[in-house]
Amino acid sequence: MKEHSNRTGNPAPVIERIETFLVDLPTIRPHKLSVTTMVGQTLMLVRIHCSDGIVGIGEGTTIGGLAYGAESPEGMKVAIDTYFAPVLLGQGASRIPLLMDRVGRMVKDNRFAKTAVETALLDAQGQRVGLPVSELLGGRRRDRLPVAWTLASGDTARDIAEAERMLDLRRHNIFKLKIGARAVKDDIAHVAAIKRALGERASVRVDVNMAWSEQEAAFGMAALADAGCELVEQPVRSASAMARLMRRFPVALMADESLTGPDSAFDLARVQGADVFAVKIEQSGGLFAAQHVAAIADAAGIGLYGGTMLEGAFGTIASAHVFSTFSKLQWGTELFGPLLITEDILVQPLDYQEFSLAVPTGAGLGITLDEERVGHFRRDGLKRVSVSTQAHTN
Ligand code: MUC
Ligand code: MG
Repeated sequence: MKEHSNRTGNPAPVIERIETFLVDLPTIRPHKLSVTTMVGQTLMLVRIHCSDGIVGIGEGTTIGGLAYGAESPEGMKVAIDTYFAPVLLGQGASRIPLLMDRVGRMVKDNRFAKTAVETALLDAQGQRVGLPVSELLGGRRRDRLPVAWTLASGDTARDIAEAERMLDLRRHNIFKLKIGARAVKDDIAHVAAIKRALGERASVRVDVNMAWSEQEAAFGMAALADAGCELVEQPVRSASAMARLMRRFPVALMADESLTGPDSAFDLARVQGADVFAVKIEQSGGLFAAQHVAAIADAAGIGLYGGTMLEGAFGTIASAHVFSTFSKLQWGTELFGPLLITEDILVQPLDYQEFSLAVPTGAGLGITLDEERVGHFRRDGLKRVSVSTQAHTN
C-alpha cells in the first residue's frame, strides 16, 4: 500500500485502482429528440479505489451515443483506462482540483470523462471526511430542487396524458417539449395543444436542440410566445444568431449546446446571447467548472437552470449537489434522468416527490450502488440490452 504523508503526519490516501464499466439500461418509452430517438441509455461508471479503503463512484453519460456530441460512453471508458489512469494512479486522492489540473495537462477536452472522474474523487473525499459533496463545493443553499419532465413521445395526445399523470402524482409541473424534428408549424400546433390542455397548472417550455434556421426561429419564437410557452432552449446553433434573437420576443431564450464550459459562458455573456444558461456538469467539464459557469451567469445577470445529459443516478446526484450550491436557480432543474430508465440501480431509490428531488444528505454523493442489480445490466455481464438509437431522416 503506497501512502503519502500530509502535514499532520497522517498517511494521506492515494489512488490505487481505477475501474470502468458500461451499463446498458432500457428507457421507459422511446425518447424523441431532434437529433435522435433513444430507446435506452448507456452509463459509463468509474470506480476509484483509494489506499484508505474508500471507493468513489462517478458517471459519464451521453445522449444517443455520439448523436449529441463528441464523446461516447465507450470512448470515455477507453480514455479513462488508457490516458487518465496512468496520470492518477499513486497520486494523493484528496486534492481534487490539483489532480484534475494534472489530468488536464495530459488530456485535452474529454469534458464528460473528466466529469466522471472528478465526481468519483469528490464522492470518495466526501466519504473520507464525512461530508456531502455539496459541502465540499462550498455548501448547499437548498435541500430540494424543482424538477421538470421532458415530454418526448412524439405524439401530442400521449404527451398530454403523460403530463396529466405527472401532475396527478405531484412529481412534475414543469414540462419541456422536445421539438425540431417536424415542420415548424406542426411543432407549434403540438406545443399549443399541450399548453391549452395544461393551462396554468403547468409551465411549458421547448427544446429545439439547434434544429431551426435563424429565420425559422424568428417565426417559431413569436408563435411559441403566443401559445404560452415560457422558455425556448437552443433554437439555433450559432451564438451570434442566439444574440440576434434575444429580446425580440416575449419568451426567454436559453443556451444549452452553446455552453461548453466557462470560456463559452463568458463569450455568450459578452454578446448577451441568452437570458438563461442550462448548466450541465458534463458539458461544463466538471462540478467545479459548472460552478464557474454559474458564477459567470450571476455576474452577467443571466438566469440559471440545472440541465441534464439524461444521466443515471450518479451523474444526476452529482449535478444535484452542484445545483444546490448555486446562489440562484430561477428556472429549476430537469434532473429526471433516472426516471426515464426502467431500472433502479441504487440500494435506496432517489426521493422524487412534491415536484422536486431531494439532494442526499449522506457523505459523498450520499447514494449506494446496488451491485447485484447493476451486474445484470453490465455490458460485460450475461444479459445484453439493446440501447441503440435511431437516426432521423429529415
Ligand atoms: C438537452 O438537450 O437538453 C435534456 C432533457 C432531455 O430530454 O434531453 C436532454 C438534452
Ligand atoms: Mg437542451
